Amino acid sequence: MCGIFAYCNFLLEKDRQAICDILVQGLARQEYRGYDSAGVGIDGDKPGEVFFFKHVGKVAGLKGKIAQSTIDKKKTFIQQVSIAHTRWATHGPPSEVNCHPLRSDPTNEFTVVHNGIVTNSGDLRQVLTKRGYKFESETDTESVAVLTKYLWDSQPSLRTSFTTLVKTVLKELQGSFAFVFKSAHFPNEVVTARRGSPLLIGVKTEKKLKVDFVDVEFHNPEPEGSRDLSIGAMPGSPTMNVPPPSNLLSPPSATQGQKLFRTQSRAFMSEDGTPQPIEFFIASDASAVVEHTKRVLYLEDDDIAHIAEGELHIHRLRTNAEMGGATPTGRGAEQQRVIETLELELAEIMKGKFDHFMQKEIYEQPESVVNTMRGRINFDTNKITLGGLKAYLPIIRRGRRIVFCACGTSYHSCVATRAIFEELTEIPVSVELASDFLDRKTPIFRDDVCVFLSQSGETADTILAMRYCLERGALCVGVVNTVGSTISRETHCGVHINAGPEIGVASTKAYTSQYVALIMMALLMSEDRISLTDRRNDIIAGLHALPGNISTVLSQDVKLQDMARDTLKVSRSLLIMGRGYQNATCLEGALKIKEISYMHSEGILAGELKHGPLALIDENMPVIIIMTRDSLYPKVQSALAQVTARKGAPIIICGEDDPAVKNGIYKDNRGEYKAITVPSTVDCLQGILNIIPLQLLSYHLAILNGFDVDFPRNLAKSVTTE
Ligand code: UD2
Ligand code: GLU
Ligand code: MG
Repeated sequence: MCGIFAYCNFLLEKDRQAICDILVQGLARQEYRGYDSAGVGIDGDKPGEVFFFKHVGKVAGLKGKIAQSTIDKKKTFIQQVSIAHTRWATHGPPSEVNCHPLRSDPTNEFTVVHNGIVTNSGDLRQVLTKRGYKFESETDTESVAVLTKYLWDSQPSLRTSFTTLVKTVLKELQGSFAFVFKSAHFPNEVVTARRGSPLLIGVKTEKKLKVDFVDVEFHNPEPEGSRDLSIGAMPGSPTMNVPPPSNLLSPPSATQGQKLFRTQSRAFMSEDGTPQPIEFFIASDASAVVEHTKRVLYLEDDDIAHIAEGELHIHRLRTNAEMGGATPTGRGAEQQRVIETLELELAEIMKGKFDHFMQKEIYEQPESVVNTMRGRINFDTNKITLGGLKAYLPIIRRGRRIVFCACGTSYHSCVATRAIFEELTEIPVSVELASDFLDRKTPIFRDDVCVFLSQSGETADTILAMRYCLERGALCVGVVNTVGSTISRETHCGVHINAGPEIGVASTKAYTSQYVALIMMALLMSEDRISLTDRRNDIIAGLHALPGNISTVLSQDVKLQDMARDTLKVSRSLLIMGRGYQNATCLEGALKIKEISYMHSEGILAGELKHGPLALIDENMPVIIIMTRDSLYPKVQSALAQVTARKGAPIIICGEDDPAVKNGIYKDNRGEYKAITVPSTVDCLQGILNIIPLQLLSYHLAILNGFDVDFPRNLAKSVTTE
């Protein structure tokens, strides 16, 4: 959810118009993440002055506001720092005052943009108010800006560097965040830091960078004699008892100086050691920087990056000692941050010939499922290789229980594959919604295998569940789409689903790719069971035929559009029924309909009909029944009978080879119903084909009702808050 963008140029003249264009475009590229309001802060005409533009609604509206303003857009800057933000409100409703950037005071001594939540902002606000500081907004973020000013005012020793000051601020904060700080006291400098929210820095230079990494500056000598910040002694704010500020009491020693110099000389300077023209782009998402540069550096949790005078330095918020001697996990512990070259092509994140990202992504599925399987299934030998699980396979096979944990659509992919997992592995599988899993404080053991699914790899609830399981010593496996995401990095091992960037908020291709990835995993785990060879081979043959079958379903799009218009558009509700493997299809189909067409919809396990939902059925209640033939077909037939006995007129999703269907009509001894046909495949893969008509129906329903399918109201692409 929401996005950060900041732009910094050095020795490269840019006029204000160009700077605003870069900022607005950076926000626009991240719109898909979901947001409710947007804002920018740029340098004014006088030193220390900041011009703010804020707008509730779309980035296009913000752009209009800037265009209408009378500021001098031709004014040029040889160096400057400007910051921008799309907000997804957590503290205070979407409004102009709550828009970021937020400032410490009317003279803009400090301005910040922030993604995430500061959970102790209430305490901070209370304390700072008592000290006479004023607040303008309702946000948690403003308390951070004001705290920065408070520390600046009250601790002159913190004024030695911007990084030092921000480090001290961050140590006071609880919660998860990505921040960018700008200050009148440190013109043309910017400090950015993350803990829990993604952040990356794009670097653009005329000449090639000398090396492709930046040293992390770990030096953090403890000052002589521990010192309490005066704020720490305040009653009612137990969280503010911070460790003494790090490296500012002692000036950098000679060795530190050398280290600094070494860092500088490595990456950013030109060959002769002089500074070179350079631009930096700070963003939450690579899609915002890829049009400027492909050279990016991902920050790790607790990294603080400082950009000044054309140089980028990376520091750590905490030394290992401060973490209680605990070894930092993952890449945070590494001594360098690599400047990577982005593979992401701009074309890939553009809509191409489609009207919406969601539509494009639905149509990409024949390809995206192939990408999920590419290099992993050998269709000649029927052998599965998942490079990411190889080393852990013996441990996974020894597990006594498999726990799937996810939210939303990802959760449905677990529901969809649970049965085949149990059948092939003979290990009990439980499927958990991440938030409920945590609420229950579910017991987890060392010999559990916990599998976490998330398209973005940044879903907050799933991350928390993962950390909970890591702490308990379980083997944690990720199944994610985004390489370099938090879940990908923090799990012991996993599978990237390789579906390509998914931009539509309603997940489509990620669902089918997660589904395929889980099937491959189940096949791999059961490789040593000879008795299952035929079953496995059938499934692999089904996977081989999958792309063609998906294309066949997609070719019925026009019929589905007609059905949406003629039968369903005006409905207030839609029930989707099925059982067995199709339970997940019902749940996921109903979620798609709710998400983007705002129509009430419910996925109903057909076996549960008599236990309540049947009461909803009459001649006016729209119903879809999924009746592709598997071992449960007779039971679904009886569900159809129950519905039609109550005058329901359901739409049937069935196999194209079903003898009961002819010319789009499904006929039984009771009557005739509209049918949607799909190719038939192996039972455990049928759900991949069956969900596609429901994805298309939901898309058309939303369009027919005039809704923005790529940005459904109240929803964000990756839900990075609990
Ligand atoms: C890797 C390369 C791929 C290609 C291929 C050649 C990456 C990201 N993938 O694909 O580009 O070179 O090898 O054989 O470089 N992981 C987790 N948690 C997760 C997902 C993945 O820990 O949630 C780990 C996984 O255990 C592995 C690494 O990330 O160590 C890459 O996973 P993958 O699924 O991309 O691996 P693979 O072999 O298919
Ligand atoms: N918690 C902050 C606010 O409500 C930031 C939310 C965001 O990530 O956009 O303003
Ligand atoms: Mg990992």
